[in-house]
Amino acid sequence: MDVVRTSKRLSFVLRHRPQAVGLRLDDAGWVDVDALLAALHLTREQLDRVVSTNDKRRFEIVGDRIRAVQGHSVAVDLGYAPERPSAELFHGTVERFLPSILAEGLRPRRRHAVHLSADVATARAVGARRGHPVVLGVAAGRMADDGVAFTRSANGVWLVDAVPPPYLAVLEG
Ligand code: HQG
Repeated sequence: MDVVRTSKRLSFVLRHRPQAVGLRLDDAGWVDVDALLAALHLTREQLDRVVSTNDKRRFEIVGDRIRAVQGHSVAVDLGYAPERPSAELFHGTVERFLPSILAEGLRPRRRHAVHLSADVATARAVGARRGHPVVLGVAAGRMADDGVAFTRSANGVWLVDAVPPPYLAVLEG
């Protein structure tokens, strides 16, 4: 079994297209482990290996269920409690998206939340998936003061509905 390929397939199924393999997620994104094993033709040992060695801890198994901890495009309510972020969070993107981002702010696009990082290095790596990275600073403390709710996924990604332009600054890129 190729661990990275299987991880990508898990992300696809648990975040985007469970119906492609005949599965349905519950409202919080969970699916029965045995049903997933059968649908993906995996053994429990293989699944545990993919989950436990995953570089970003993208999946969690609790009891007999598994889910992706963030990154969904299907509607889910992950149930994370609102949390106050530090004064500044970061978002990695690329130059070609900047005019639109600075005009309309950060939007979730295909996903159900905007993803923010707690540190610059992580944001840089997120941006670098698409080209030369541009790092934006997000005045998260000020947003929280203004009543915006933030949550943090089990693997440490900050999630917010949107970031309007007044809270954004280009830090590097
Ligand atoms: C951009 C990976 C134009 C945004 C990463 C980004 C992350 C806009 C893209 C996680 C825009 C969306 C998420 C606007 C936002 N106009 N472009 N108004 N607002 N964008 O992949 O944050 O490996 O949905 O800058 O590590 O890049 O999958 O979000 O470039 O944690 O676990 O629209 O995905 O994690 O792209 O990445 P994405 P993201 P995983």
